[in-house]
Amino acid sequence: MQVFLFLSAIGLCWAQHTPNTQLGRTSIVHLFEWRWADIAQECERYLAPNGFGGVQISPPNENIVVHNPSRPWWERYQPISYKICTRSGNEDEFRDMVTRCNNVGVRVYADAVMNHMCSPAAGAGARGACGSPFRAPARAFPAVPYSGWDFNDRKCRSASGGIESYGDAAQVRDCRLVGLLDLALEKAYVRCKVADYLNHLIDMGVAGFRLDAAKHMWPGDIKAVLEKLHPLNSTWFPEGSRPFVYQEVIDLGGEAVSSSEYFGNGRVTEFKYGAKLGTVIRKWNGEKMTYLKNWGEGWGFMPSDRALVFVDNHDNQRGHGAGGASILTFWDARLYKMAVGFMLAHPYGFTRVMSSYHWPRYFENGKDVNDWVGPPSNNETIKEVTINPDTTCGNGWVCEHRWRQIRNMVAFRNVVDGQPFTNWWDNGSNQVAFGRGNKGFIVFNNDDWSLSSTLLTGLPAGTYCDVISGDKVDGNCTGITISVSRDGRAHFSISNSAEDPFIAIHIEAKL
Ligand code: AAO
Repeated sequence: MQVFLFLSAIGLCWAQHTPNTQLGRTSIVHLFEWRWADIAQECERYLAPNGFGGVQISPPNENIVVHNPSRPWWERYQPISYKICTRSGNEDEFRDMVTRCNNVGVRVYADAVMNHMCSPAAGAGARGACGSPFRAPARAFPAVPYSGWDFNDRKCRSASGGIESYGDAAQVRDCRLVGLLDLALEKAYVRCKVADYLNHLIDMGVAGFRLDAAKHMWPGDIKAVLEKLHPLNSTWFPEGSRPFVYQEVIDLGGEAVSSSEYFGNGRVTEFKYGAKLGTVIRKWNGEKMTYLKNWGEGWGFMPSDRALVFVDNHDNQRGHGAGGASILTFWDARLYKMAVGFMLAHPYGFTRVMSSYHWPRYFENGKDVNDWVGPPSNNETIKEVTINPDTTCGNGWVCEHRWRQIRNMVAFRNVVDGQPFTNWWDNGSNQVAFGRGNKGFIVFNNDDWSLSSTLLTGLPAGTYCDVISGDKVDGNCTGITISVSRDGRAHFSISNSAEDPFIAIHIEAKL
């Protein structure tokens, strides 16, 4: 027994599946390419009051500067050093953001790029976002410092030195991902440098990490780094708290590396989720919402308590990464809101909402030729996120997390937290409904005809405000109201031409 307790204590030391959000806050939002100064304000003015649990931020460490001709978003995924110094802000601004977000109970999760540094193709004129010198062809990154010994050039066994086959696990881990210099994470020295960087962030108050390109690192190497991490800053977290870890592993099946290899380290991104949900909501391949009855593990997804889920991410909203054409994004707003609504209502996984910027999307031969375009900027400075009188964002920022339907479903998820999946109903086609215990109920009409049905909601009798079409303000509803009778039933009608063909009610939106 004692041995078992001891072993499980060691196990808990590195595996961290719980997100460290404040009690009752159940989702995070990716504020892709935002400046730290804007995130600090957003935590205070919007995320905390609306019940968001945390923010995933873009990589905070110094990256290479690329002119393509203007600066692509993806330069942030090519590290030059571990100085906290990017277009999002410097270390003072970073510290201020983490402090202010934590002070209002909103957690910060850093995107940690530890698989690689920049591309060796970076020429003599290349510079780092913070001016650190480096010579990529010589593998010299003196600001860390790393040198030739710290990379996997000798370990990789592909002819080109790059990943040539995703069917070969060793290549996926030891060779260069899209040409990026692959760090030798088996080396104690490299592990220490990476752990020092992550500990620096933890000490400032970060609550966890997205591990970029985790699929391209051996699970044991990741574990060795995680074992070196400090407990979270006790100013905001209980003594001895461990950082939340979610690993970016793209596993749609049919490759040598699988998600389950990483469960021991923390959660894993479930890429099947957005790919499948997009297919269903678009009604492609004969899919119907009716089939969502056993959504989750029933669809071959990983266990719910290991999954980090999302409808789209910064890669697959522009054709990078994986998922393909079925992925729904803000470009398909009507279907997108339904998909995000479904995700936030459904109990499966830990949910992440995407928050994007506009770019001049332009397809040539099925590929978006502007998939590289970086965030709104003046010259090279990222533009401030301005807020319009109607609470949406300006300056080219999309701010999906501020769309009423999405913001209110984040609150819905908090209200129904811990409640079972109940009262499923479907019409055999694309009209479905389900509840979460006796706290919330949602109805979708994705058919080409109207929905008009009396359904068992499981909610206490009363009049409820539909949080999709409106808000409960001062005890009144600005949208549709729904009356639940004493037997828990209510009548719903949803036109198939409604801008938002779904209705959601919960006990905190009772009038
Ligand atoms: C840039 C340039 C490159 C240049 C490079 C170096 O675009 O042309 O060679 O610089 O100079 C981001 C951008 C990259 C960018 C990079 C560095 O997306 O374009 O390269 O920054 O600046 C794989 C990885 C996954 C990765 C994803 C993009 O497994 O980890 O590619 N995502 C993360 C980040 C991402 C970032 C990096 C990693 C690098 O989120 O933003 O890159 O730090 C298969 C595999 C996947 C693989 C995809 C794409 O997917 O399974 O593992 O993702 O291919 O290569 C079906 C299959 C599905 C398959 C898919 C696509 O759907 O079922 O499994 O087809 O083939």
